[in-house]
Amino acid sequence: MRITDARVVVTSPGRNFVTLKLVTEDGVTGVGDSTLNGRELAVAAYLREHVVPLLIGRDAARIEDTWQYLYQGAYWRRGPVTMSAIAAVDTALWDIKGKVAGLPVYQLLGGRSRDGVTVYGHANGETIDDVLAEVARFVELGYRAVRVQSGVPGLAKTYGVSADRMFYEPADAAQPTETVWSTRRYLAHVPGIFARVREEFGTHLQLLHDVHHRLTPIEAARLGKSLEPHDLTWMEDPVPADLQEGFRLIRQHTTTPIAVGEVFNSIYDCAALIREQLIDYVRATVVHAGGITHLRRIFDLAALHHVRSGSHGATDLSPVCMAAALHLDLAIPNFGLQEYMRHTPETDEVFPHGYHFDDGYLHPPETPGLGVDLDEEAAARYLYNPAYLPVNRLEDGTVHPW
Ligand code: CS2
Ligand code: MG
Repeated sequence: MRITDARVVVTSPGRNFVTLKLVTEDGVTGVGDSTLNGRELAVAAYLREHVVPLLIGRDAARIEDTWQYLYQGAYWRRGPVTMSAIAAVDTALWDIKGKVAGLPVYQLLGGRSRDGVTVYGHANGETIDDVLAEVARFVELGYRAVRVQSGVPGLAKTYGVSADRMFYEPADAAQPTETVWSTRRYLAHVPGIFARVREEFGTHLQLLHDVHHRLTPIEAARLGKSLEPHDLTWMEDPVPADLQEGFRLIRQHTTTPIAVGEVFNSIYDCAALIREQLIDYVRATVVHAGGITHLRRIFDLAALHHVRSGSHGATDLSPVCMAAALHLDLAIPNFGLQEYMRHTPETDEVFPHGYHFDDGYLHPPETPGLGVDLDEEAAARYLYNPAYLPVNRLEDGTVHPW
């Protein structure tokens, strides 16, 4: 079953997405997400110029072989651009295989290991009252896990806190928005927020917090320690993960579990963290970590070392990525949590999908393949709109150095 067409579609239904659509000689189509927030056109060019010409005429059934061919063949291994491009091809081929087999992709991955995929939502607010009201909204909707982010007194804008509800959109301008950061103010404020949330909502609800790589290891250790009484499911990205020795230091000081990996694109980015059991959840996801084929390899390594999955699922991961992630989440033995941010109605229109939320769980559809598509006519109505993630400065004007 040869691939006869491969189309790279850039669209912006409220935010930018890059999607690959493959077509076989029998007319079966498959879709893959390759969106790289703020660097979308680099991946689109990589696909169009360097990958699509290699795909035409290839056997669509050979998923593993195609993965190896694109990975080894590039010579320049890894990196978010390369791995997002390979991910799109891989995801689209799994979609095609499912359609040809007449089975949802999770069945091809070994079938269900659970009844539904537990997701966490995002309660964010400027003040403690806003935050409590948002947590209440998610509890009301049936969520079992909620990430809590709040404004910090004295700081004008905090990453992950916005006027939007059920999601937030950090890539907000054609030139990066500049925000000001103070570790002192942040560390003084955050534990009190969690104390209040626990007081109001009790001990059963799972609570999470994202540090967005803002701290040094010793600062992160202090935060982890101060959050211990509030029993977090995880503290995310406490430090940037390029200097991984830092995680040993955090681990020596705190039992607050650690989640990391939304910027990882290869098993080699997390192999040491997993093998040394320095983390508890690995947040790599389908689009940035080489597709279903490679992410499953990461999760299998994690399973050997008591590390669970906790895949990234912000708005910049399209419904195509979300659908693919759900099939994998349902099948693997060591699933932990799945991040779930709702998309805008425009995005949902461009990517018709069958997964649904019910009582705190997401469920992939039972239709063959991934159960998600790209409506190319709708996509064509939304032109690319450059948008960048913000840049953070310290109070004295220094660009945040780590
Ligand atoms: C965040 C995201 O969802 C998360 O955990 O860290 O806001 C992330 O920064 C963006 O998805 C980056 O593209
Ligand atoms: Mg994060």
